[in-house]
Order: sequence, then structure tokens, then C-alpha cells
Amino acid sequence: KTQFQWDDPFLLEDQLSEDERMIRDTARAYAQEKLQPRVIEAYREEKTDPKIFREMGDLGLLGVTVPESYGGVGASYVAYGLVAREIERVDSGYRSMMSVQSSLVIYPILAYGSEQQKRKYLPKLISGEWIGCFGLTEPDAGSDPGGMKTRAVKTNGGYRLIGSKMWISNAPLADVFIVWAKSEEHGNAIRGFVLEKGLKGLSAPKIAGKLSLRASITGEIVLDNVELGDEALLPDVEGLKGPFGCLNRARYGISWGALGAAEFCWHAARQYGLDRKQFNRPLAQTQLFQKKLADMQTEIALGLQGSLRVGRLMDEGRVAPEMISIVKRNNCGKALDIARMARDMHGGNGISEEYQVMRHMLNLETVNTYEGTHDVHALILGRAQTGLQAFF
Ligand code: TGC
Ligand code: FAD
Repeated sequence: KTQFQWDDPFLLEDQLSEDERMIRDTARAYAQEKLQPRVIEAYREEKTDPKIFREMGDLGLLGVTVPESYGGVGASYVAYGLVAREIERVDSGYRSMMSVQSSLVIYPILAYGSEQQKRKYLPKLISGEWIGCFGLTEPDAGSDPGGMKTRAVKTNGGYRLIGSKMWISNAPLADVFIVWAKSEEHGNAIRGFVLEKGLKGLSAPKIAGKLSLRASITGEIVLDNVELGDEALLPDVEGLKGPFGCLNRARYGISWGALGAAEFCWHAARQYGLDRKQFNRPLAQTQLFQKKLADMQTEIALGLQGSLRVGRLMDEGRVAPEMISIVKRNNCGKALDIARMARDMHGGNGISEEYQVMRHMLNLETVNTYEGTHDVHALILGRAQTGLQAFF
């Protein structure tokens, strides 16, 4: 009889290449040795340590899928997903910092940028010397980014950006801003621009008082008649498919990351149930407790297989965005359920920062919302199978 491995039920490990396992192990060691010791205080104090970008950059974690010719690791999307899972096992905010930098800042420059932009920005972003952010959402345009008001007016030799962005990860620390705006010169089509810190009229105030993702700084981007040269325009994409091309990659990474957070909660609940006795026996010896553990194990194992399959299809160039919607939506929703369940299984201790499950639970509220809410991904999938548009 084959031995059942409770913490890797479908033997995911066997399905990874040696390179993927090596990259995963690097990310795991970094996350456990360097991130885990600082996360409880960072979350409590709502403090983001900018040095984390440099640390991740030094290990190659910010350019996992970027070709070596541009300073990246040239590894697979599966490797990228495995990194997200390890970082988010510690905190969704740290994974957020990593995924914005790699999928939402480095990727658009790589995919849509000029050779000059690639040479100027990629090495410093991949090394973590420069921090990037991605401004799509606005105060009045979240799920419907096509409703954005930020506009780019053509000037002599460049553009003037006017508008504002809301809920932007990394923005207050950012050196490089990818900003999406409607460009009058291009018939009001959405275009991407690369901005640098210090431009007149550009500011990025911190949004304080978040009860979720507190270890990852979030800000607004205020664009008060910011003057740019022609070279700031990303030349090779026009329309919403520009930002969505980046979101496909970030959403895919989140599908792995959310399960890393869920695995932490599952393992913590199991251990707690083994250690804690009530009614003269371990909690883990009760039927209800075991059912909850079995549900967690099942959803995580199935979710990981889904993300692995989507990752392999990405690596083969055969992915459709709807596949990503399935794993982003399902894995985030299931991770949130698992974290809430783990919080409950810890009883009163579950609300303490020391046990960490409630921090994961609160983080996953954001993860379930950003990059397309749970319901928006349902509408994407509903449209794909009925041919009927239900957004409006
Ligand atoms: P729709 O008519 O569906 O499409 C407009 C154009 O875009 C193309 N497109 C895609 N291209 C590539 N990949 C995708 N996933 C694409 N989805 C759509 C589409 O083909 C079309 O192209 P064209 O050439 O025909 O013009 O657009 P819509 O306005 O009806 O959109 C509806 C909807 C709901 C799908 C979309 O707006 C949506 O996904 N909304 C959610 C918004 C969102 O995800 N925002 C994320 C902001 S960034 C963020 O949250 C970062 S958090 C990061 C962190 O901290 O980790
Ligand atoms: P809304 O779109 O107003 O949605 C509110 C509710 O209405 C949701 O439940 C939604 O599912 C529902 N809803 C919306 N439309 C429909 C519909 N047609 N039918 C049925 N229900 C609907 N954005 C960036 O651009 N860059 C970032 O780096 C970034 N980082 C973020 C970090 C954090 C901590 C947070 C909280 C958000 C971040 N976001 C970022 C923004 C995020 O992507 C948006 O919050 C998200 O897309 C949802 O938009 P919204 O908040 O405007 O909600």
C-alpha cells in the first residue's frame, strides 16, 4: 500500500522539477528565517520594511520568470507560484510586495516597454534597489477600471497626467510608478506610463488605519498636472488588455500564495488540536475537529493541483484568463474559509497575535477582494460559459 502523506496528499513534490524545488527552498528559507521573525511586530505597528525588496532581489525572487538576458532567473511560472506560496505562508502583505514588483511593474516594462525603458528600469527593479507600484484602481473605478478618470493630455514633447489612484500597494515607498490613464492623443484609449519619484505634482500619501495587510504599505497616487516626456509612454500596448495582461500573472501568483496562508492556518489548527486537551482528550480526537481538518486538507490539496496545472499551461503558452479566474477565485475564497475556521479552532487564543491565524484571516479579506473580487471572477466565468455579459 502506498504511504499517505498527510501534508502533501497528492505528492505535489513529485510533480516539480529540481530547479523549481531549489527556488522554492530558497524562498522558504528566506521567508522562515528573515520574514517570520519580523512579521508580528510589523503587522501590529503597521510598518513596512523597505529593505525587504533588496533582500528578495538579492535572492532572485523578484525576477523569477524574467529571462536571464534581462537579469532575471529565467525560471517557470510554476517556480514563481511556489515562491508566492512560501512568502504568503508568512504574510499576504509580503507576498503582495513581491507580486506587485514582479508581475505588475517588472512585467509591463518587459512586455510593453521600449528597449531603453527595459535597460533603464529592469535591473534596478529586479535587484530591489528600486521599488515599484501599479496604479490602476481609482476612488470611483475599482471593479470597473474602464471607468477610470485619470487622463493624459498631449503636450509639446510629452504628456500631462491629471487624476488620482486609490489603494495602491507600495505607492508611498515607490521609486517607479506604472500609471494607467486615458490618453486623449490615442482616442481616449487606456495607455500605460512609467513615472519616477520626485516629479512635480506627483505624490503618494499613505492610507493609514487598514485592518488588513498591515505589513504592506498602501497609498494613493495623486497626479496633479504631472509633466512627462514622450519616453514615459509604454509603447507596445493599448487598451485594457495592457493592465489585464499584468493582472493575469499576479492573479495566478495569488492563487498559490493564498494557499500558502491557508496551509499555515491548517497546520497551526492541527498542532493546536493535538496539544490542547478539553474533556480529558486532545481536541484533535473529536469528530468535529477532524472533519474541519479533513476539509482544509482537501481544499488545499485540490487548489494546489489547480494552480499547478494553470502554471504548467502558462509555461506552455496555453493559458486562458478564465483558467486564472477559476484558481484565483476558488483558492482565495477557500483560503479565507480555512483561516476563519482555524481561528475558531484556536478558541480564545485564536484572536491573539501570537497564534497568527487571525492575522492571516484578516489579510485574506483583502486577497479575496483585490485583483478582481470573488464575485467579479464569478462574472468573468459566467460570461465565458453563457456568452452573456452580467457586469452591467
Ligand atoms: P472587457 O470588455 O472584458 O475587456 C476589455 C479588453 O481587455 C481584454 N481583456 C483581457 N486581456 C488579457 N487578459 C485578461 N484577463 C483580459 N480581460 C479582458 C479584452 O479582450 C478586451 O480587449 P479588446 O482588445 O477587445 O479591447 O472589459 P470590461 O470593462 O467589461 O471588464 C470587466 C472585468 C470585470 C472583467 C474587468 O474589468 C475586471 O477584471 N475587473 C477587476 C479589476 C481588477 O482586477 N483590478 C485589479 C487592480 S490591481 C490590484 O488589485 C493589485 S493588488 C496587488 C497586490 O497587492 O498583490
Ligand atoms: P467595488 O468595485 O466598488 O466593489 C464593491 C463590491 O461590489 C464588491 O463586493 C464587488 O464584488 C461588488 N461588485 C462590483 N461590481 C459588481 C457587479 N457588476 N456585479 C455584482 N457585484 C459587483 N489596485 C491597484 O490598482 N493597484 C494596487 O496595487 C492595489 N493594491 C491594493 C491593496 C489593498 C490593500 C486593497 C484593499 C486594494 C488594492 N487595490 C489595488 C484595489 C483593488 O484591486 C480593488 O479594491 C478591487 O478591484 C475592488 O474594487 P473596489 O474596492 O472599488 O470595489
